Amino acid sequence: MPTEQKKLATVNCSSDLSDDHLFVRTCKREPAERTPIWLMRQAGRFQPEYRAIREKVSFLELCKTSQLAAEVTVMAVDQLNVDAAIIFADILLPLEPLGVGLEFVKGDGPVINRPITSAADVARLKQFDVITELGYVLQSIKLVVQALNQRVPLIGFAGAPFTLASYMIEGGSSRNFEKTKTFMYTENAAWHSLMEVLSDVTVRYLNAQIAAGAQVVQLFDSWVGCLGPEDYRQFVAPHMKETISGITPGVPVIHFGTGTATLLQSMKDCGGDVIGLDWRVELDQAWAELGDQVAVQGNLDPVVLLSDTEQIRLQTERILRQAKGRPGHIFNLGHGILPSTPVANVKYLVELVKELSTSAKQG
Ligand code: 1CP
Repeated sequence: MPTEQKKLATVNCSSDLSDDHLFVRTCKREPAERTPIWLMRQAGRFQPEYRAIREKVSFLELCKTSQLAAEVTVMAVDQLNVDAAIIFADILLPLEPLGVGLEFVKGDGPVINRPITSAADVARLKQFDVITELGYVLQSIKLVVQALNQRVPLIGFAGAPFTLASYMIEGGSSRNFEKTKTFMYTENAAWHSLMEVLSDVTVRYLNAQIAAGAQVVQLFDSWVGCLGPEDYRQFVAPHMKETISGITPGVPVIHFGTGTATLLQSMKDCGGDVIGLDWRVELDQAWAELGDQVAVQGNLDPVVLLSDTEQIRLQTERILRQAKGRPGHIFNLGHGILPSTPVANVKYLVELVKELSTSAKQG
């Protein structure tokens, strides 16, 4: 048998391999025939079809109309040929039933109408049932699972407690997180109780998404990189441990953040089968630091997709070279696709990763 076929035969026959899809196997660090790829914000404003839908419905209406949200989710998979779908929703949706008021204002991003400013505000947060209040996301998941018919797995997701707390305290997006950190430093007990509330909601919400059919979940701690390592350990880590340990066993968890070069070890200690890396770290160095008991996802700079195919190729080759085809690398951007990204470049990247990683395995 030629060497390539022998290698594939070993991969296919190995008894400890599950029959999961390529992407799920890679999350579990099982050997795979090539590197899987999906892209954060693979459904969004860079697509003309998405923009056309958004001319007719607001962003929140789109999330709440399960049929449309499911269509947008599947459209990204069909158009881009990626190895996983991610449910079309937003990390901020649970803030509405918590009672702080959520709006997406054109051009300005999210607005929280009644931001948290005191311990009393934390105490007033509403307890709610995720199945009733966020049932529209669960319904979108069911529709997507049906439509995909096992073609690719579906990723469910939620915001991590710190990142959600930052929106609730700042009242929207932020640059320096001044209000969030001041609250954290001066209102110790209220901070921890807010993080507990958010951790509890997140666990129930993710487990409901899994029950509805999500095969992998990603926790977005997008802004946690604004903290120093000691503050992370003190104010965030206990709650991340609690959150991740509450997720249904056996379902891979992707633990993602940006600007986290100095936090990676602590993030790994909190849990997650896969650690998300952004472009500010070298993938090989970060993975060496994390050790081989964890998979990694990343880490192309989204801005590279605004350049040309030559630059995309060079940077993709570098990332794949650094990963060395070891089991447990999921190709992704270091953060979401930017709205000004040409669709053709995204398609080029997906095909390139498939082609380069396949030939590397066979070579
Ligand atoms: O059409 C529009 O104008 C809305 C733009 C948009 C989209 C397409 C928002 C508003 N959210 C989304 C979808 C979304 N959000 C997904 C869909 C699935 C996919 O990846 O294809 C996901 C996973 C998210 C998650 C999300 N929302 C995060 C975490 C990821 C990240 O980018 O760090 C965050 C921080 C948000 C908040 C949010 N949602 C939308 C905006 C404008 C913002 C604010 C971002 C900021 O504070 O800068």
